[in-house]
Amino acid sequence: MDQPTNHTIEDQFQARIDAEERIEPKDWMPEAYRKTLIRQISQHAHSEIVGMLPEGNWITRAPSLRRKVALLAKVQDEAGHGLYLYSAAETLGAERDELLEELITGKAKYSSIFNYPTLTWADIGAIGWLVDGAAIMNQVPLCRCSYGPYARAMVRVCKEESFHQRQGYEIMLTLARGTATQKQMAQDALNRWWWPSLMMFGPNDADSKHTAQSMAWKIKRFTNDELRQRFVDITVPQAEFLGLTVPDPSLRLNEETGHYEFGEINWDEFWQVVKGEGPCNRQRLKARRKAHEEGAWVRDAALAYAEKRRKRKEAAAAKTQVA
Ligand code: FAQ
Repeated sequence: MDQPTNHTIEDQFQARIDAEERIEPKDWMPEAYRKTLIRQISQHAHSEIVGMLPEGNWITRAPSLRRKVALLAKVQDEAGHGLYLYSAAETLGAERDELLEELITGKAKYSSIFNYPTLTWADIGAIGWLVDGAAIMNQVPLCRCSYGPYARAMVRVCKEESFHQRQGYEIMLTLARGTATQKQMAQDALNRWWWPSLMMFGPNDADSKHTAQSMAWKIKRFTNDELRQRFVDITVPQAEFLGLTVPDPSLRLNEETGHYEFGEINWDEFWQVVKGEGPCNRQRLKARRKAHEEGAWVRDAALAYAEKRRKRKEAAAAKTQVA
């Protein structure tokens, strides 16, 4: 790894960040920068993988073939996002086996949102609309993150997330324009997913221990509260278009600022979910552990095959040398 000898090595690094240069895997970087990125990228990867479970629950029960195909493709996209992100974490020296071990033992964090149940088909619409909508709001600025491999992975992820958001909104629109019962299902899903979606952006800025440093390193480009506010401003008119009511009696447009003011988030609930006590935390980890154990033979077979190919190549090379 390139190691500048100058004693202002940290200053030089910060100057590169300030000049909007991209940091690449072989560049020198402070250990804390590397650790922060491994933490954020691996939590992000775990979120994509665990995030397949609530929607996967509805693949066999999608109401039509068209809906089933779209949902299958979406859930598969999330697996792909997880894989790009684990690869990005590996460029920082993290071992994938260790990251997965931390997930299935409950040591690693993943997004709080995926610990809520999907009770009706309308929840699939609400996830696409709100959860993917929140994910896009957070991830578009990550395309300009200072760390090259993470920023580049985010470009494709965001394109796919925007398709996901539209398929979710279209499900909501269909239900909202359907029978009274269907509209009620859509409203019920909005009621249950609204507040957890706002929690996805993380604690308020005053309580966010990583934001200041991550902003200085240009890993984060906006604070948690800034992105949450943007999400509310964009999403409330979408709810109005659907003819649905956002479940927040304090919600009102401030004509002077042009922003929606909204009620207090239940932070006790948020931290409880983050600490593993949400409605589905145990179920999610159990499902991931089962998949990991049942997939052991695939990993073993892949390794054995790679070893067989390596030996064959070696033998062929030895033969050519003798000849
Ligand atoms: N859930 O100081 P901050 C998706 C933790 S992907 C759980 O503010 P930071 C796609 C945080 O890790 C969704 N924990 O932290 C999809 C830290 O804990 P630590 C995931 C949370 O990093 C859609 C502590 O609280 N997206 O949805 C949460 O500066 C549909 C203090 O917080 C990403 O991961 C939370 N909501 O800001 C898939 C995006 N919030 O590590 C399937 C990348 C905070 O000190 C279906 N990540 N914590 O033990 C980020 O942008 C940032 O990491 C934040 C948190 C904004 C999430």
